[in-house]
Amino acid sequence: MPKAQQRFILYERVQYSQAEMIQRSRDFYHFMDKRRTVRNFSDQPVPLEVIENILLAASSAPSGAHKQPWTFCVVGQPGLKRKIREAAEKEEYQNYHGRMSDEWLADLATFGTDWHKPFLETAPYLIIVFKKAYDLVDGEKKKNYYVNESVGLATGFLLAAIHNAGLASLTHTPSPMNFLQEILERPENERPFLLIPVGYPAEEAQVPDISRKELREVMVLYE
Ligand code: IYR
Repeated sequence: MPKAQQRFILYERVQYSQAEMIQRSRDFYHFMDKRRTVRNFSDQPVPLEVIENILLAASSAPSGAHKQPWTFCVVGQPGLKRKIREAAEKEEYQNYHGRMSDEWLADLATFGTDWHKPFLETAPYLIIVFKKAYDLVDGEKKKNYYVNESVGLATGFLLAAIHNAGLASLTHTPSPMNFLQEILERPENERPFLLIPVGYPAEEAQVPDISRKELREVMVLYE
């Protein structure tokens, strides 16, 4: 097989002075530190164009061999949201009534979660992230690489983009979530990865009073 020739172009670098770097990195940290997982959404509509921009930002994430092995399903249709809620609650009921260990339930106690998932209908959009285990090109299987890492990175970009737009998100993991593949009629190469309700937070939305690990707990310096 002939070796594919990739054309190279000059890298458009973004450059700042050291002082600017310090300021920007600090500002970005403070901005990102304001992101919280929100479980109470307003039903106020969100322009689809915002969602489209958010998804373009997510899709700019690096991926194994630049395969971009993801699909983002955007669900705004009320009937479909209801279907998803019903299926998710059915699984979650089982999770909270026997499938999750006592240790797991104790770890979740802080967050006040239970099997009820009203946000799946309230949030104006549900973004369901699918990972592509492999690509299907004209019915032929093509390999993807580092799929979990790639889709995890894209989802991280996605959450940052949602926050940047001034919207709230929830990384929801109904389990098992193969019902999403059926309801959304996705092809066999796509597997559900995460379900992310997006919208404005409810007027009086509350979040748990938790803090984040300090730098010394997460950073090990070898200098
Ligand atoms: N998937 C369940 C349980 C749950 C699990 C973890 I780990 C969380 O951080 C939060 C919830 C649910 O969505 O309720």
